[in-house]
Amino acid sequence: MTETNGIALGQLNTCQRRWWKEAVIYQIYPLSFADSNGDGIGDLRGVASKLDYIAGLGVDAIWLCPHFDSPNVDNGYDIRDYRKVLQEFGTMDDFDRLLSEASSRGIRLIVDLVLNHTSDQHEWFVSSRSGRNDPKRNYYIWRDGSAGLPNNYPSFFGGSAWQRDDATGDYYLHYFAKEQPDLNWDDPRVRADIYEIMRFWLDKGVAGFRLDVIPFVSKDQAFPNLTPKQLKAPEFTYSDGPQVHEYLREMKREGLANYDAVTIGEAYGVPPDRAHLFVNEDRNELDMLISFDVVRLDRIGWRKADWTLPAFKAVFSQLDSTIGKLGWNAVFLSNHDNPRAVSHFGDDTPEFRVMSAKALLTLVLTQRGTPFIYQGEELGMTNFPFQHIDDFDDIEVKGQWADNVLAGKVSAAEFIAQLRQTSRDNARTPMQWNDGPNAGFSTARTPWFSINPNYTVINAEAAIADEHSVYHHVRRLTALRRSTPALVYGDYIDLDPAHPNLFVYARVLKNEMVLVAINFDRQPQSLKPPASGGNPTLLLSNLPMRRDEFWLGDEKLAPWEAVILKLS
Ligand code: TEU
Ligand code: CA
Repeated sequence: MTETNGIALGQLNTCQRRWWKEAVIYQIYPLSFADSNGDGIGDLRGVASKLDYIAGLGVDAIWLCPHFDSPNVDNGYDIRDYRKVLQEFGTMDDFDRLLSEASSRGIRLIVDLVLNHTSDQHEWFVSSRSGRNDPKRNYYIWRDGSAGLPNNYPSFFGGSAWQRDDATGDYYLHYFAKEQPDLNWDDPRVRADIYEIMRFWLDKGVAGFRLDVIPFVSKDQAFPNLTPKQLKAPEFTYSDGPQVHEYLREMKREGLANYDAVTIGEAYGVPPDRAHLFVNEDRNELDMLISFDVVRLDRIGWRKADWTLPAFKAVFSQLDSTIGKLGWNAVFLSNHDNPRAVSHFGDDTPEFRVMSAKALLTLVLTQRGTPFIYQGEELGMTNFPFQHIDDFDDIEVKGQWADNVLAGKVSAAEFIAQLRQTSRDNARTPMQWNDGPNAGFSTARTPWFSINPNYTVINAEAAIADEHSVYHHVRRLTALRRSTPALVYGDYIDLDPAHPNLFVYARVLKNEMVLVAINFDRQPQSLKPPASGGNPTLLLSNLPMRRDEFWLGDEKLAPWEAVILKLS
């Protein structure tokens, strides 16, 4: 019998035990987390100063968004030097101290490697662009420019994915900003250099990597034009290139062997029916996948779209029956690339904000897969009331503005109304620590980004003081998950896929059965006893008061109520 993270379990027949399956991961966007030196920018000492707060949530690991040297065109997702800490975030000593202080609290540190592209200021690219015969020329993807654009690939951040470079007149490929040239993974020297970077951080003691847009690294270098249909969602063509699985197996062998490290691949663009190929435990590629199928359900590009609960549930079932059966899922509703969960899948009006934020986190912590909580989600932080294009920071918004508003396709008012709901910037406003100046994030006069005006009500200090807050619900959820093996390893069964307002499912491990029921509506809903029978015991509810007898009469869940029951 093995012991991991305090969970004691007997023999598991269906899947292997791993620390990262039993962990709850807290995602930090360091730019907006805590500013220790008053320059208006979050930093590593700021993160270190909040480790007790993070430990208090009962999480096991931190995923730190990129902390590497970068000109910050895409907030650190454009790395200039993989072995250096971003100056604004601090020094390598600060990083080492953060690592050891986290570790002394039993918290592992996972770092965010961006390996599909670098910054255009990375020394490899500076060298590569200098001339056709430069030894590093082939580190990036260059095509002759004499006949114009090599093909019709669009960049996610607006315009073409090809940029003509003056030094030679050739074009280089950039799926994201032109300052983020794509590496050429078909050159074995590039891959060898990458594996060395991985070992550098693993040798320091990091617990693993979140791997940015990893399915994009292999490309069909014939570069056929996209069809009009493919142009609507180019990520599905950019992902899953011909050698991607071969490269990931090589990465596992050369970069990760001998370390008990986790790899969390961001699976942007991987079609659901092929996602399992990346994480099937027999294939030795990645450990888990961050799939976008849930969080992009209510969006078409930058536009908000309607979603239904049955469609939402169907995505969870689909992920569980593919990735979940053969490998392992990452479960999340929020991150730095998406609006705030309570504002898009919950109800952020004052009446239902706390209940719905707790309900959504109940979902995240009880699905089969490793739960991810994004900074501020544990406070029920909401979207930001953007009014004007200048209120945004994100390079993606600026590119979409140019392609749509400046190009005369949509009005500024319509664009802002959509982006207020869909923009990544909603999740990037500073963490709300207290009701003091700048929400306690920074002592600077003007922090790098606006603070959500609701910080006087929504902040960590107030949440800690209120036992019915979202924060305390998260503490109860992490503790319950730790003491309930079925919530970690149990099979997942959706008990009522078609119900329009209730999400009801079971987690079953041998003879242990846990039932989760969540009301996604503003009206009370009847909850029927499960067909399997069994005596229910209430393990947790997000209602401040809830009697613990179930099904003595007609059972009703209150608006946005979420209950976890044990059936015996
Ligand atoms: O994001 C992957 C990605 O392509 C989308 O999530 C992105 O947010 C965009 O909305 C697509 O329209 C990763 C990082 O998480 C993101 O922050 C980076 O900007 C991006 O890669 C490039 O490195
Ligand atoms: Ca700072």
